Amino acid sequence: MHHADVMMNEANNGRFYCVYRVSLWAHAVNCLDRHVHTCPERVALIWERDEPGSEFKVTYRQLLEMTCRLGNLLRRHGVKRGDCVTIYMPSCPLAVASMLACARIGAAHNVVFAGFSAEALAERIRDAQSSTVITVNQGVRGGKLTELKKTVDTAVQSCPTVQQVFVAMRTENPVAMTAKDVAMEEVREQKENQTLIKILMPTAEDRKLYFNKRKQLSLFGCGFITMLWLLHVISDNAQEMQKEDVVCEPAAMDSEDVLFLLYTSGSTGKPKGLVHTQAGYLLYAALTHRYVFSYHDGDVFGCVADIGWITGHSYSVYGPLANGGTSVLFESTPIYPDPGRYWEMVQRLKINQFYGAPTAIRLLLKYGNQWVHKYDRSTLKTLGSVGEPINTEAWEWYHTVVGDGRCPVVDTWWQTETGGICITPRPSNPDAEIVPGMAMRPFFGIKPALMDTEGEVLTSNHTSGALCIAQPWPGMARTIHNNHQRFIETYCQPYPGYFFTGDGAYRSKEGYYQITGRLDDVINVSGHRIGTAEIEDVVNQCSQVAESAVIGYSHNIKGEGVYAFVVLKKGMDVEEMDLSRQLNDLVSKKIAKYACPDCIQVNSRLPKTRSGKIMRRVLRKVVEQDLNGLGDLSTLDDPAAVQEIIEVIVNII
Ligand code: 6R9
Repeated sequence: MHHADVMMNEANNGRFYCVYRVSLWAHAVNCLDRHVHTCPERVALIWERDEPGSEFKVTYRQLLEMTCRLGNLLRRHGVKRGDCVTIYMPSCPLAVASMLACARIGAAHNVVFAGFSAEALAERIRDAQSSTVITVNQGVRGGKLTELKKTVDTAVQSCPTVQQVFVAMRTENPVAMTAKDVAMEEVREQKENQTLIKILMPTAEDRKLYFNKRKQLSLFGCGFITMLWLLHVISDNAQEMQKEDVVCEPAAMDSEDVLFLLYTSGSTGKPKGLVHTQAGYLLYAALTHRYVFSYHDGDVFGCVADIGWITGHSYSVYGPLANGGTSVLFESTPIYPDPGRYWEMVQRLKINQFYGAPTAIRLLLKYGNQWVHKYDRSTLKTLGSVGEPINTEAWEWYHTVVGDGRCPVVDTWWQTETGGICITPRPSNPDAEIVPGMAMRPFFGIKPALMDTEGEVLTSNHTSGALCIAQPWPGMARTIHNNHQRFIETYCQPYPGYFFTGDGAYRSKEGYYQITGRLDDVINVSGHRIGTAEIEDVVNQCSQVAESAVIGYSHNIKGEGVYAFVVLKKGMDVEEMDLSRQLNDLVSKKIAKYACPDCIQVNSRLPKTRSGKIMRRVLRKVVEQDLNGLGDLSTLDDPAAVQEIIEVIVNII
């Protein structure tokens, strides 16, 4: 600790709080070097690749080496402290090494979920002003290939800031390289005592590709010069990469320096880049990882979230590694090659803590208990749930079938904004009761508050309100990248003096919390957060559509499905199938597949207030078939619009 001072957080509306500002070694040191000193051969990561039974283990020593080489490579290519590097990769050790390499040299990382489209990726690269992107040639998920490098190529065309793209090889298939690309090599076979030194070398395939490219170019009449240039590029890259050292001086960072940006959806169309900082975030991720899951030295921790989400950041990477743990990186899907995948993996990797999403639990429940019973799950000690409310049926199944009634189920409530788990059962306290389907109690240092519609704090129990947090905690996001005003308006102004989460909650007679869902226009599809406004923006871009309103509705597997009400432009008459195909194509292209509408309903108009605001509340009630709960319709401009929607829905059902 070099110095300490007191900081006032303006985000907290003038309420002062103390953060001891310290200089500390970059996170790569806290997550790697410390453990390499004490247990270099302990497994840090188990990469559970898409192909079952082909797991790949990386020790702390190896991960440190990968991180250092990558850190040196980034530095040599001009990445500096304070820059932002976008990582567009599936869960794999190289993605983790990329995150830690950024941290090591003091650059912020911006991991973008590899399921996002080129346009969604480009928007995030532009907003983060990244000059460097790291990706892989192709992704592999559920036995299918995804063209990640091609997606990056398309994205960077509209990102003038991008100067270089590092490309690792996840599959054997070569990809076309551009002048901006730098080839890396990932070791695919793990041999006894072999280090991952080759990781930054261009592969034979890449070299072949350069030569193929040269051949094509020479056809255009510039053969000789091109050949010289390409030879220069290849030899230069190859030599320079071999030079990378396994020692990379870590940057000393201030506790409040940026560690990473992570984009998430809000209630307006534009995703927001939440900013997490060095000391508080890591402390909070490590502490929650240890105490919420009862993680002990030697345990194998299996968080199946993708690293593109905050759950992957905190509980696949930073929490487990800060605790010197062994963390599983899951690349596949719950039903590939069959619905026994999770439990076969639990048996094979001897997983002690399993952390997944209710949507997957609901899906697996439908396939039947035989897929679970087939495998030995006796290593399991704690089962975790995250991302959306878990219904009682799924909770009970998880507890009794998966956990044989022995393992506590922790329903963990938190958000990208909170950095780590905030409300959760804590089985490390053995006396504590756990009620199925409830997130239960606040974690250390978290002070929840429920607010009524007047903005007053509800002090009694057995009551529901808007969920706020009454005092800052170490893991909280500090701002929205380039938009501090939006941070203040979204989180601090709705209930002055409190952090507003956007969720509603119920507090039981005993004082336990149950999360009831979002209060804003954010929906949760299969545990993925998406703003209805984001989807509407895209639906409205369809040439046939005049306007639209998107809401979430209860879906028995996804948790929430996407329901799009559409008004067509005058004179348009599109076939239902055709419209649905067009909208699906558009939404997958502009956002991602998971955001595609499950239901599309064409109407001649939408219910609006006299001031022209679409009344989504009314649409939600109609879809829920709660016609008595439509509420106050007096501000409605044209009551016949609701009637029309009710009639069409009745027809659909
Ligand atoms: C970690 C994560 C956050 C939103 C959050 C809430 C919902 C998360 C939940 C839950 C009920 C739980 N949510 N965990 N709802 N019970 N245990 O998912 O972050 O992607 O930012 O989503 O997810 O609505 O506000 P993020």
